[in-house]
Amino acid sequence: KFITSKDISIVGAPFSGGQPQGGVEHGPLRLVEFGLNKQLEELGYKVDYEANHDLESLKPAHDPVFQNLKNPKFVSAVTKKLAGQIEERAKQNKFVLTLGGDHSVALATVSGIFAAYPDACLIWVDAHADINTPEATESGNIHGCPLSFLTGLSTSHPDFAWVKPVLKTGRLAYIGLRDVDDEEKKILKDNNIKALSMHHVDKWGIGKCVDICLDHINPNRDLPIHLSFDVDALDPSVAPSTGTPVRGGLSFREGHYICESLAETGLLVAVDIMEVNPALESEESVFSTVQVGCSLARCCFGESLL
Ligand code: 5AB
Ligand code: MN
Ligand code: MN
Ligand code: MN
Repeated sequence: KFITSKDISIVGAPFSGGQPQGGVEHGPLRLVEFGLNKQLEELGYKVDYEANHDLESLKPAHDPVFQNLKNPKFVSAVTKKLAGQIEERAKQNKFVLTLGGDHSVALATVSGIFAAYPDACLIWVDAHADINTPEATESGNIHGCPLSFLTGLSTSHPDFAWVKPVLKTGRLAYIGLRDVDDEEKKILKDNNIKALSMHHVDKWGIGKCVDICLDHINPNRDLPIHLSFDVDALDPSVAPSTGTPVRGGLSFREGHYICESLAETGLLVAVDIMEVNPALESEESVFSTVQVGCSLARCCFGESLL
């Protein structure tokens, strides 16, 4: 066990600069308004919450596209600030639960958590691989790129020179992939990254998929685990309010199974719940997406373990 306290630090990341659709910056507040903090307290945790309401003040007056990336200075400033907060909380022996916000915020969560736990491994649950390089990205949206910086596959962009290559490709595993760009497929292959798509989930079942990932990145089950969960990994019928939905995703149970089995290891040190966008789709869709975001988080902290 790496964390001996029952303390959870929730870090709000109300940020949308890594992609073009407004609304995802309201994700954290909606999750908190739904009662997430209190729900975790009811599980026996002591919860503190940093809302980070002032991130907009870091927006530069001039932030042109550079090396294909959109809003590079804004994304860099926000994620650098959040990385410091997350590192500090992790070093205080607290679980860190980060609420997005778009997935560019993983630049902050992974940088912060791996500064505190250099031997950690990362499970990335997503429909997308988020490992585009600045050269390869077709959209220019940085939420599709964080892992290329964190693994050191991208080193040339000056705004992200602060991002250290803390994540070895052998310590990264994916579950839920189904919309991966051609360049990303090449990166996954060339670097021998454990990448399980929905095809593998269908073939082997979710239980075996989680085991395969852990056997690869955490073979002795003795390393800290960071889970980054993009709600678009879930099927759009389960989590409709997200910016880049893709059909054929994880079921409600498959998503929760991942969280439960990681909770069961006792090795989880950090969880990200990302890409909840309450501005998209109907009020009913928003409700189910926020509700599932909260229940995934609770399962990471042991709610459904007997
Ligand atoms: B998300 C795409 N690969 O680079 C790109 O939602 C999608 O954080 C990225 O997983 C999706 O724009 C980023 C086409
Ligand atoms: Mn993502
Ligand atoms: Mn995604
Ligand atoms: Mn998305």
